[in-house]
Amino acid sequence: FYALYMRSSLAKRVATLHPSPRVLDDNSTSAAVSPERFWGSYRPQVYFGMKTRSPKSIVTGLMWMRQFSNTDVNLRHTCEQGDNLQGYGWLMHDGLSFGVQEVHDKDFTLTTEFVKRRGGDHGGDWTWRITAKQHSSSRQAPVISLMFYAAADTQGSLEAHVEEKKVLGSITGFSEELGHFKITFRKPVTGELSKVKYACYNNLQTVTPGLEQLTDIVKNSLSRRFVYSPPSGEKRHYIAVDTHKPPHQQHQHKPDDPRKESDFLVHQVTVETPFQIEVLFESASFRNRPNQLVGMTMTEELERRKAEFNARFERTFGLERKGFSQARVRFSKAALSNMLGGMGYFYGQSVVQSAYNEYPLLYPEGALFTAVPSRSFFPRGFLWDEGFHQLLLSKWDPQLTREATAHWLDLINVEGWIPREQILGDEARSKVPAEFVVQRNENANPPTLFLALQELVEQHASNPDAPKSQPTLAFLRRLLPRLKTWFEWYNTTQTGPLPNSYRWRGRDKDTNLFLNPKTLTSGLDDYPRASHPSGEERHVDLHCWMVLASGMMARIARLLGEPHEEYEQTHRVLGDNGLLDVLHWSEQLGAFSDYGNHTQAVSLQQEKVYVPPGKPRHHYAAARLVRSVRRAPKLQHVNALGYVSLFPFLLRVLQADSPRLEHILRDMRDPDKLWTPYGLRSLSKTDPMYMKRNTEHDAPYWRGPIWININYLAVRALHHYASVEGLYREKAAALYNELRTNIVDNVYRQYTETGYIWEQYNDNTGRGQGSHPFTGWSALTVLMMAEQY
Ligand code: 6A9
Repeated sequence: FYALYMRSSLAKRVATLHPSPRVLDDNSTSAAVSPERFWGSYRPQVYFGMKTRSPKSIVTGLMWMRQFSNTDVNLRHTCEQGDNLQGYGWLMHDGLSFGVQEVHDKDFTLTTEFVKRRGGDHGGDWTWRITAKQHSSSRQAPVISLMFYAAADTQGSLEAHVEEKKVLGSITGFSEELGHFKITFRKPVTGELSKVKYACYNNLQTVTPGLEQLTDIVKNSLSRRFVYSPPSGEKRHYIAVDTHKPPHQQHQHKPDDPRKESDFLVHQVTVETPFQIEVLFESASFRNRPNQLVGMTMTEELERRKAEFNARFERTFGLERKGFSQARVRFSKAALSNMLGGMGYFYGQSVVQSAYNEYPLLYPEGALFTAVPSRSFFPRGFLWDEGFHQLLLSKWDPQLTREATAHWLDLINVEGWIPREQILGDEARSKVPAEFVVQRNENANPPTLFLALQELVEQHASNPDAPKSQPTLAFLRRLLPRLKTWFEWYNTTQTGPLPNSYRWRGRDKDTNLFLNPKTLTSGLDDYPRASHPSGEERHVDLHCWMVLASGMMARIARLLGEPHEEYEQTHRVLGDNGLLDVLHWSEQLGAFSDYGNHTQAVSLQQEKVYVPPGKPRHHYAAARLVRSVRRAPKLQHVNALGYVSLFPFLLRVLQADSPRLEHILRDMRDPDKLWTPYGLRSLSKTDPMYMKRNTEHDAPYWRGPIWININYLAVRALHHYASVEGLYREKAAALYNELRTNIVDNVYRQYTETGYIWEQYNDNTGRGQGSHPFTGWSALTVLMMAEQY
């Protein structure tokens, strides 16, 4: 009995939250406490939409489609690479009160703008303005349907107000956090002072069992029975929302499904380009509003905020002062704006598992305010991505960094673990294949939030008496108990076989299938590690992350007047360059390296399939690729040259007079190894794993391509070694200039050529590849341009 009891209480630990007081008060994101940040574009997974920072927010959004096109229904809603848009994203966004986005569809461009206005007790008002223009290349003016919608998420109600025949003129509604409100759909015009344009109107009034169903509901309701007949033209059938019967009682609604159906209303306007439409949200508690935020007033507000944004951008990053062209400044504004506009507010439960659970458990419900790496492909929170995001965002608005970091640390469990990938809520869940959903509590991810904290602490140190610095101290004070547990978690669960060494847990176990079993937890996925995962391994990148983490723990504790000696001691020990040599310097490679049970003599081969004599071969399963090991592994250095071997340099663990620096700088600058005209490649060209697939279906990812987060760290480290006394100062300075220029030029060039910032860049051609838009850490290009590290 005791054993069973122990097991079940251990099993619950993985889903038990840390007991210390939360960093964020329960109501910290409410309209009462934080009215100016209540509404926002916190749904980065849709092309355009807004919600509030509350668990079951009413959501608003836009879908659209082109009418009379040859291709079939081309409904746009959630950001999808398959839509093949020529580019989309925020050109300006202050993360607070307004944003300007352009979406380039096949033959027209939509500009989607919003402005918020404070007033009342529920987060105020906002207005959207959608402007559609055809591309100069398209012969006919396209006819477009915009579908504006509002949907409730298990709480709150919406009521449609249909004017004339089918025109949904407005929606009124009520929810707990919004009180009473009204959404008004204005008629399309060609410009501020012009007359209303010919348009067709349709609407859909239905319910949804969940927000992840909105696209399907609209799709299933579409009908061609409507006729578009402009005063001057031929009559044609067009596609519009019609009726949708929710499949009640049927399979959808299992008796134990706690979800209830929520209101979902759609207003469709079908009109020829060019046109402009405004939608306004008004909070009933906002009395004595001076005027409506529409037309000329909206234009003036927009102009004022654009001017403020431009001035603040220049004040913050100084790119014009540095002589960057207008085009490059516009690019940087877009990069920053996309990270700001890519901030989401997610709410829900992770699915987690420990060694003590036979089946995965649901984590407690929680909120996450975070930037996302990619609005299309992974619109959700990733732990180590966020540390990089906050390096940029903290320069723009340190309050965002405090709030995002606080949200992440409030998700920590009693063990000190934070799930690496946050898939919260049905909408997020619907985007992830089942096998990737479960998060395991053995698994880490680099503690990059310490990079963000470093920046906050440095901002504080540079001006400790400024009023701006006070919130950081209060924040750190509340953060510290959780930070301690977080640090301890790494320092106990991720230790290596030798004292003061570290090892990533959670490597792929199957050594038969993969050329090299992956280490997703390190963030560097398929970067080559020891060929045969074992407890004997030690990882140099994790060692360096721990140097950073212990150093920051010491610094924060000292700043707060808390005991810090132990952290300092840990930091001294781990950062000792002699220890690093003993654990990780490989004489053979002439570089830092992982250590483990390893052989280089591995390759993928066709599996031998036994075909009995006389039987036709095609009756047997096709041969798979499997790994063949030609020489037995033994304990040794892994000797892969690439990002991992650079870590003592990247995180500035190496002393400026370390002779190891010379090797590192030389390898970095060697075009046969890491150097390319577009940035540093992730793995040396000379490495046997360079650009090798891991399985038949798994293309190389961190085995050659150029990644901007690591390149940012490299540029930042070069800047450091170029500015302190040391043996390689001049070399570092020269490399700094070259590397910075190469990266910035290429990311910019790719943006102008493709319309996107990318997940990674090809080391042969510089071409952007992987998911796009990727305005997570690739947006760090802005800091490289600004030379802010
Ligand atoms: C798989 C596909 C619709 C991989 O940027 C996020 C992470 C990084 O943290 C990590 O370092 N990316 C990098 O190696 C993307 C991870 C995406 C996993 C999602 C499911 C969903 O398909």
